[in-house]
Amino acid sequence: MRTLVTLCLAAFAISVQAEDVFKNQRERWLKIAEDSKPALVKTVHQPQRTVKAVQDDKAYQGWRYETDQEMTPQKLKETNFKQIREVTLDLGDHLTGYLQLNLLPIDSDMDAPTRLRIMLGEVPAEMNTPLDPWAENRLARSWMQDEVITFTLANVPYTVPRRLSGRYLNIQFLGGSTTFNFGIDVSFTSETSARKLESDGLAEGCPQMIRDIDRIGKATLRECMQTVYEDGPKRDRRLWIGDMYLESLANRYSFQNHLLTKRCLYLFAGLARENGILYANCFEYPKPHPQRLNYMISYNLLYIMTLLEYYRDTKDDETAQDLWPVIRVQLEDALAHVDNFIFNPDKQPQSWNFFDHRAGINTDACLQALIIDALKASHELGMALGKTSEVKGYPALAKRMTEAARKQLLDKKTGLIVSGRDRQVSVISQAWMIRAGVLNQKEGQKALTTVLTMPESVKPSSPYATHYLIEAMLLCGMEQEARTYLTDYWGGMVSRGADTFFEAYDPENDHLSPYGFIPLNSYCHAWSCTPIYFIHKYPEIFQTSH
Ligand code: RAM
Repeated sequence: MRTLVTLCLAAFAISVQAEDVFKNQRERWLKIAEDSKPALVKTVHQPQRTVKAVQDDKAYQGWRYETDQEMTPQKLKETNFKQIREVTLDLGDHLTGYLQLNLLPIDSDMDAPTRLRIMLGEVPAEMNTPLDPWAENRLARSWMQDEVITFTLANVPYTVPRRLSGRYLNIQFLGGSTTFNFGIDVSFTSETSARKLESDGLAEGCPQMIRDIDRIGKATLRECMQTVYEDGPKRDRRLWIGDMYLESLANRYSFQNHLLTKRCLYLFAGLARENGILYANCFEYPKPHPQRLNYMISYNLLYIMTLLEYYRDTKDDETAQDLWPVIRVQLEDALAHVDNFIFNPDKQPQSWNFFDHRAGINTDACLQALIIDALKASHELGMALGKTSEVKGYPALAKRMTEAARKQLLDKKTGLIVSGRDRQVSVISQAWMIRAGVLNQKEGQKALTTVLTMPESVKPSSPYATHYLIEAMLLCGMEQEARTYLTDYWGGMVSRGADTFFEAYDPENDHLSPYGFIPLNSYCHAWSCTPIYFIHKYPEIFQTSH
């Protein structure tokens, strides 16, 4: 069996020595990506109301908005803003696109520039938490969507150049002429590549909470579907493999824009390193380029899953054949980090193996599981594409890795998977091992039931990690538990007033932030849209009335 690994590694060694393994394909791949770029649907929106912030311990993160009875968007056009000085508008929904402002003279000419501060935000607390002074160890201050705008013309609509994303708009008067009185007209042009859906596709008796979760999930995906599958339209506004995978699954049961999935797959392929290994994320503009910092085996393996799912959806043999060499390199690279059938996190180059944002989480066991799973997925895809000889060793290798995982990572006494030197017990280690078939149904049920009730186990902190937990529950026959967990978890965001689902969410801690500052969280984050997938894939579990 050693020979199996050696064979795979030999193939990888050949590929890394070559100058640029995809030299002859890159340009064509990027052209296919460009040709598959979707058109954006633009819609003009008017603010729905003006609001007042209320500090309230019972509200999500301590803040909520209430309708301002004295001011309306219409009155804002007619009332001298220098008297109002500050207003917050509600756009009515989470929107992504471009903000237009127009200063409307009331009774005099604009004889000096007018300066305003605007800020768009996704949730009330983000709008009402002081941003400065900004701690230096945080993500960039410039993620916050506040801008100072100096108007030199009145009665000429001004479009803020930066694309913005959110629901609430605060405008403050910073300065201008003493004699120029003006009102403000606000509109917002939203953009998305998601089409309008004719119906929600839900069964008649479907419970209201599931309807709400499905609707908000679709709103989340709609906002993130731009000319790529973005992770979050406010932050980070880029294409990540792990987010793409989950978005493509939800897309299957909603907007069905498979061309967008194809575009993203080709973008990553065209931007791979010279040795063929993918970058975990990339940007589209000014021209497609990767973020060279990020090497993530976990995400590279999810590229394999995405291509497999894309192939299942479309039977697009041409694309799958074309991208097959990319699959091979990712798998071989992952296998180069395996010693004696166990993933070795110390092997160089070290990769960031993301599975959740929870601080201190150990993901070694998750990666062991994901490699096993990727071997199986590659085998399935390879067989469908006629690559029989290339993939014939994969099932045996998956089996050896499964045996090694059971021997070294399964604690026979507790029935739980442990991860890393400290033998950490986490919910996601169990979930990924169930997904990979390392734990069977019965073992999986026991492991999940135990781990979820153990106070000291590491719990998921994001909808990303929770997606794989729900999937694991379904795989090991815990249908009612999956339904309850999904309804409680995503329903928890619904009852906290979510317009779109969040990047980070822990029902026990509304102030959880992977970035140490809640305004930096993304409150419309693609990877949280996957209830769409579960609700529509398993209507008998999620859409029934009991
Ligand atoms: C953050 C974002 C993104 C995710 C990466 C790993 O930057 O939340 O969605 O894919 O982490």
